[in-house]
Amino acid sequence: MKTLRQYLDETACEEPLKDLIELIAYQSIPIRDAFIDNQSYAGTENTYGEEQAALDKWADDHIISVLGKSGFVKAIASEEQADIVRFPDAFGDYAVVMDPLDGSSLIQVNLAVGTIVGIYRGGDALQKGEDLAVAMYMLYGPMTVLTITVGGGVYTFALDSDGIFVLLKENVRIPEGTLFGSGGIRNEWLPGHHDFISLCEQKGGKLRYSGSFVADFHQILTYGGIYCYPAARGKPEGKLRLVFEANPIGFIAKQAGGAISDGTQDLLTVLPEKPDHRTPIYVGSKSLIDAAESCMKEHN
Ligand code: AFP
Repeated sequence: MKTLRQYLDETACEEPLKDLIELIAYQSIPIRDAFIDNQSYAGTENTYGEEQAALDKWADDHIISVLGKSGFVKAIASEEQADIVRFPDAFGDYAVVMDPLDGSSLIQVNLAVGTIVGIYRGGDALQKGEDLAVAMYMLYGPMTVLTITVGGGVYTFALDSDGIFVLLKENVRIPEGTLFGSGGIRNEWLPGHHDFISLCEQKGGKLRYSGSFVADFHQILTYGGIYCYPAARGKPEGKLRLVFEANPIGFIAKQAGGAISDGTQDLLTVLPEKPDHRTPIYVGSKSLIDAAESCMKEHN
């Protein structure tokens, strides 16, 4: 079976980038091992005022420490850090954006959560999503799975019993499915979003929403459909973050033939204003993103 390294050796990635990808991917092993001792909340809040799970903090500290020591990375923008963490003495010139533990409210109920990562060349963490060199996520479900693109299609690997990522699926494409899931509170949704969700229901779509973006997206990637976290009354920017969540997942979606939008435009073309730039998100099958944009347009 093809390993992650064997796959990377077939791509145009430069050696240090391959090493960095592997280094990050294999942090899924210590992160997974840390679940049992980090089940509680940490008693701290992140920069968004959200309660941090102990594992959020553990994974964040762990990845920052490993990448800092590696020398590959000049900057890290993490959902758990107010500011960009910089390593001016690093020999490498990569910037990493990450949500170290996405879906953290599900840790205590043992549902699937994940680590979302994007890598840019040039040491600047605030770049457009379309300029990512690598987008990847590790999903901690019944299997530990790595989904990755380095720009030439999407590949999924599974961690085997020897602790090696082996190829599970190549050239993954998002089918034109009808699953849908939406965050937010229904009576705070705006009219365009209400119309779009009604349309999904009229098409016979089934509701799938767990509270873990990365897990919900993995399902959409497999079966087709759409994940949404919309703008809402009093919250025009929605909840999710452009830099750590939307861009890496959106880049994977686009490489798999899907799309990502804020309801009006391709999110991958938006230059982040700041690390904690929030945005409404629609990501998944292309025809459903087009339909969502049409519904938003009718109410503008
Ligand atoms: P974190 O666990 O990293 O804070 O992210 C959770 C999340 O951003 C995303 O993974 C979920 O889809 C969404 O928030 C869940 O939000 P609600 O609890 O409002 O549905």
